[in-house]
Amino acid sequence: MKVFGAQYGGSAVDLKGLPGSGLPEVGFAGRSNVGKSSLINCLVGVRGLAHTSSTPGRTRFLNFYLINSSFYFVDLPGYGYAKVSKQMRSSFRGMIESYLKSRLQLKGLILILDGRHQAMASDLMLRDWLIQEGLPFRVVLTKMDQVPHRQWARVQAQAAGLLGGDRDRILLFSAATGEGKKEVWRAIEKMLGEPRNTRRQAKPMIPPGQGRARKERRAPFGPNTQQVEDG
Ligand SMILES: Nc1nc2c(ncn2[C@@H]2O[C@H](COP(=O)(O)OP(=O)(O)OP(=O)(O)O)[C@@H](O)[C@H]2O)c(=O)[nH]1
Ligand SMILES: [Mg+2]
Repeated sequence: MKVFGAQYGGSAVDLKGLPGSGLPEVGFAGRSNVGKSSLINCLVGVRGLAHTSSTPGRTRFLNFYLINSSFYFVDLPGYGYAKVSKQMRSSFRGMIESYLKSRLQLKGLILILDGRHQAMASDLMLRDWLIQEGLPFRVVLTKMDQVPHRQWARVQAQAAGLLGGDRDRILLFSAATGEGKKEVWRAIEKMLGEPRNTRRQAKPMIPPGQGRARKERRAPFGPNTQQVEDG
């Protein structure tokens, strides 16, 4: 996609603060510090549009970026970060859950994982929940510049094995080199092109319950997801 305009479109701490324009949205979710904001900046080609930081937990609100005056990218707070207070973690969770559940113009989600590490319980839980809700999503493994090229196929296959589904549907990306950018855009364009009312009936990319995550989940982040994964 040719990006001719990208601008900050506001932040929301709860559902009341969401933009009221009705334009389609694509969400970016993943554990803290995986590179969600960097992915957004690289896709739109604007350095510093979404705030990035080597300190995990940088993105604390739902941040909206208006692209080409026609749709929003939504940078979601990272999950699985142990060093913020329990209260703050649960408020992040509540905010993400209610947004994902209720936002009709949300066309789909880019689920981002650090390509150097395996998917964790929180990632698998979110994936299970997305399948259950019928919300389209694609998996992007980022920071792939840190993984030697000869290992890419293995990393991709491993992620597909853990997350379930076809290996070709796991996209490999690096914000540092821009590799994989075209493929991620293609996936986003497809999401944006899908008719809005088919979302809840959408065919899941992966049958529910594959991989290691538990099956019956009503929310992406259950009580057990007060992560100790980070520290
Ligand atoms: N080498 C490399 N570093 C990256 C890449 N993407 C992000 N980073 C670095 O990883 C750190 C976190 O990046 P962010 O984009 O802020 O991550 P985030 O997921 O938005 O983080 P939170 O908002 O805190 O959840 C920063 O130091 C980035 O420079 C990448 O593709 N390659
Ligand atoms: Mg961020």
